[in-house]
Amino acid sequence: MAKHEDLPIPIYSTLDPVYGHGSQLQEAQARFHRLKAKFLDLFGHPPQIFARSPGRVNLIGEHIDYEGYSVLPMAIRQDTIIAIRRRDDDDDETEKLLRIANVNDNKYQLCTYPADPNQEIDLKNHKWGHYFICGYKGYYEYSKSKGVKVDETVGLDVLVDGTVPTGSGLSSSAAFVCSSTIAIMAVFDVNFPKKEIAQLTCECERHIGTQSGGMDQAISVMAKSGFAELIDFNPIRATDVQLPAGGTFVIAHSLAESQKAVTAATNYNNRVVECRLAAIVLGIKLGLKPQEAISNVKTLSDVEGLCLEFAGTHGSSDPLLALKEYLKEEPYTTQEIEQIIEENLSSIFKDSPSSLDVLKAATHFKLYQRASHVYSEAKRVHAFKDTVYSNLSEEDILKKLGDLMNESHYSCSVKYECSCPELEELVSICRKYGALGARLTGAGWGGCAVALVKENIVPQFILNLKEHYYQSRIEKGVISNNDLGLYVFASKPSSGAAIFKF
Ligand code: NG1
Ligand code: MG
Repeated sequence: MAKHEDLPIPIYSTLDPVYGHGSQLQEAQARFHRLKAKFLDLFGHPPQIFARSPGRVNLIGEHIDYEGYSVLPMAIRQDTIIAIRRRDDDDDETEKLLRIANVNDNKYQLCTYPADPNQEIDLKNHKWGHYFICGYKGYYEYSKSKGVKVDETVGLDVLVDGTVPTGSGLSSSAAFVCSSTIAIMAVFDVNFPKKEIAQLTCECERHIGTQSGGMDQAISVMAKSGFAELIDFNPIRATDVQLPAGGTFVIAHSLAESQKAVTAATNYNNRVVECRLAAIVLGIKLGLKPQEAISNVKTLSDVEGLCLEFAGTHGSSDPLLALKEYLKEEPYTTQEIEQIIEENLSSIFKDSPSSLDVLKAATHFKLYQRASHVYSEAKRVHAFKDTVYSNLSEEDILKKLGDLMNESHYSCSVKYECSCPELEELVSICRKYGALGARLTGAGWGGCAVALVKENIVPQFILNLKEHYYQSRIEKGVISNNDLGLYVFASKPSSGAAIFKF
C-alpha cells in the first residue's frame, strides 16, 4: 500500500469526508453555498474548483522545525477555502490578471496582481494577497523543476474564505498558502504527492519574508483525522500519534495579535539568525575550520551530527553538554562573533536580505540561550511521543504530557523570549484552573496558548477562562461576548488538505 505522504491530495465530490455529519456539515454546506454565490456575484461566473487546507495547533516542539528537528502538531477544524476559476474562456483585459477577493471584504479588499509567476513580492508593502502569490510562485517553481508544462499567461479569479484566526499562532498563513497552491494545481489539472506539496509550500511561503521551517505546511497538507502527527524533516515525513482519549487540548487566544510578517527582523528571523550563528560557533569550537563551518553548518541539528563525530575526543555526544562547554551565557556582540568565525556577519548573510535586516536591528546575540532552548525542546518532542506510547496509566501519561508542555513553555518564555505578558497571564490562568499543562503555541509574541485538560472538566475550564481572562476584555470592548467561541475552544485532530469538485 502506498504511504499516506506519497498519495496525492484527495479529490471529493461531497463535503462529508472532511466536514463529517450533523451541524458541522450543515455549517460547511452553508459556507460553500455562500462562497459560490459571492464568487458569481463578484466575477460573473461560478468557480470551477475548491481547495481547503486547515490551520494547526502545535502541541510541542516550538521554534525547532527550521533547525531540522521533529515537531508534534495536529490540524484543527478551522481552515481556509479557496474558490478558483481560470480566465482563459473569455478574452478581455482581465485575462492576464490574478484577482483575489475575500469573503471578509471589510478587512481584506480585492487584490490584483499580474499573471506572472516571476513577479517579485513587494515586502515593503505588505498585502494579504501576497500569501496567494507565494502559492502561485511555488506552483510554477515546482512544476518547472519537475518538467511539467505550464501556461504562464492564464488569469485567475479567486475567492478566499478563512476561519483560522490571523496572527494567532494557529497558522492561518500556511492554511492560506497551502490551499492556494493546491487550488492552483487543481485548476491546472495536476496533483502531486502530499510530501512534495508540503516541501514546496514550505519553501514558497518564505517569499513572504519569514525564514520559516516546514511544520505548518506539512501538517496542513498531511494531517489525518483523529491523529496528531510527529513531523520529521529532510525528508518530510509524518507519523501518526494517537493521543490519549481522556485528555483534550483547549486552544485559547491571548488576544494579542502577532504580526509575524511585519515584525520578522526583531522576532522570528532574528531567532533563525541567532540559531545559525550559534551553530557556526559551535561547529568551530568542535574542531571545524571557520570557513568549513560557515559553508557546512546550517542548523543546530547539523551540530548534533558533529558532536557524534567528535564524541571520541570530546567525551559526550550530547549537544547540550557541548553547549555548556563552548558557549558563554552572556550575549555575544557582533565583534565577538566575527572574531571567532573570522568573517563579517554581513558577508555570511549576503544572499539573504531578510537576515541582513536582522543584523541591522540587532545589538547582541543570545547564542547560548537560543541553542539551549532548541536542544532541550527537541528532546521534549520525543519524550512526549514516548510518553503517549508508554505503559504508564492514562492518568500518569496525561500528567507527564502536561509537565512536558509546561517545560516547553518555560523554555520558550525564558530562553527563547518569544512570549508576551498576555500569554504569560493566560498560561498561568490555565494552570490555576486545572490544566495539566499549558504553553504558548506557534511562533509566540502573541497569539494562542494550548492547554491539556482532562476531558471531564473541559466545559468548566472554558467557563473559568471566560471569567478570569476574557470578561475584563469583553468589558473593554476588545472582543464581543458573541465572538468568544472563536477565541477559546476545545479541539480534536482534524483532517488535512482536500480538493472539492462538485
Ligand atoms: P506560526 O507563527 O504559528 O505560523 C511559525 C512558523 C513555523 C514554526 C513556528 C514556531 C511560519 C509559516 N511558521 O508558526 O514554521 O517555526 O513559528 O515553532 O512562519
Ligand atoms: Mg504563520
